[in-house]
Amino acid sequence: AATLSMMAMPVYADDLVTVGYAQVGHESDWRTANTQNYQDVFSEDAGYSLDLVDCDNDNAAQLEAVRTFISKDMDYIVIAPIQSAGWDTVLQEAQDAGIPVIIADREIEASDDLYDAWVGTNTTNEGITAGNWLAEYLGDKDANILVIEGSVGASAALGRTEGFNQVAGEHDNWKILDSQSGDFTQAGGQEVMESFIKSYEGQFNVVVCQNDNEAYGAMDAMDAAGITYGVDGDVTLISFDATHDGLQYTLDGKINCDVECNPIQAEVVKGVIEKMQAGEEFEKTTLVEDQAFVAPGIESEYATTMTDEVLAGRAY
Ligand code: GYE
Repeated sequence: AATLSMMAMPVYADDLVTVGYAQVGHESDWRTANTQNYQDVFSEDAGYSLDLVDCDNDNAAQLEAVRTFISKDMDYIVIAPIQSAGWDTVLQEAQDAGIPVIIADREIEASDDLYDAWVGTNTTNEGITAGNWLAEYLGDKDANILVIEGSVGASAALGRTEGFNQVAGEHDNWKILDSQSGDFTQAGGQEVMESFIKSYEGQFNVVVCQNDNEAYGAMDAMDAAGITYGVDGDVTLISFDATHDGLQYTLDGKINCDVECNPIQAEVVKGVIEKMQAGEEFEKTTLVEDQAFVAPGIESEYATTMTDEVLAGRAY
């Protein structure tokens, strides 16, 4: 009888596919949307048990999170790498343990046989788009540019810098006055902008923020100093991410151009995992597409002009 009743018992947790997600942290609205998206997609209803670790932008904590996933023998490990460097050893450990690894969102500097798949955005292209748009917008006007970069060593910062600099290098009358990290946070953006204003007040006409939260901080700093920006201001403001609030500022004409980076990636990652589960062939790399948005009154071959409808369609 004991055996029978055990056999009749429904199986719960054992059936779920376990996925460990070593998430960067909670530095930005983009990140919050990305975390929410994973929690929605990798639900128990969908057959998953998601162990999402917020690594608080701490590289050592992230390596530890991955090692914990290995020791728990998770079915799959997903990593959004804080830093692009330093992954070889732990990836080898995951491979030795036979656990498939998917790198998501950002890129790493490691041989591609150390991980199974990559899903993310092309941040170098995002930087090129920002540069191309600025060239189109300014025509032959001079550009004196200040850049608030993302977190040091993060591929999203490295790529956006590289792409933008590539275009800047083609313009003799563009000068990058300074470029400092605001760590992808609003507080960081504000702090860097305050120090830029002290050093360069009256000398700059373009500010590039490598994410929306930094742009919010930079706007606060410029407001406090009485510096005007956006379509009616003295400073052209470029941002990245195109989250809901970023696009609201773009619609309001405060941000001139917001280059999208799509945080909604969990469905694609789940698709890859499903193929792995089924033993089917899967894509080694999947690029999540981005576009760019500009304030009303600006027409661009590189970007969509903001309207109320575009904003209404943006959930994150
Ligand atoms: O742009 C930023 C976030 O890795 C693409 O990280 C992502 C970046 C995103 O914190 O807001």
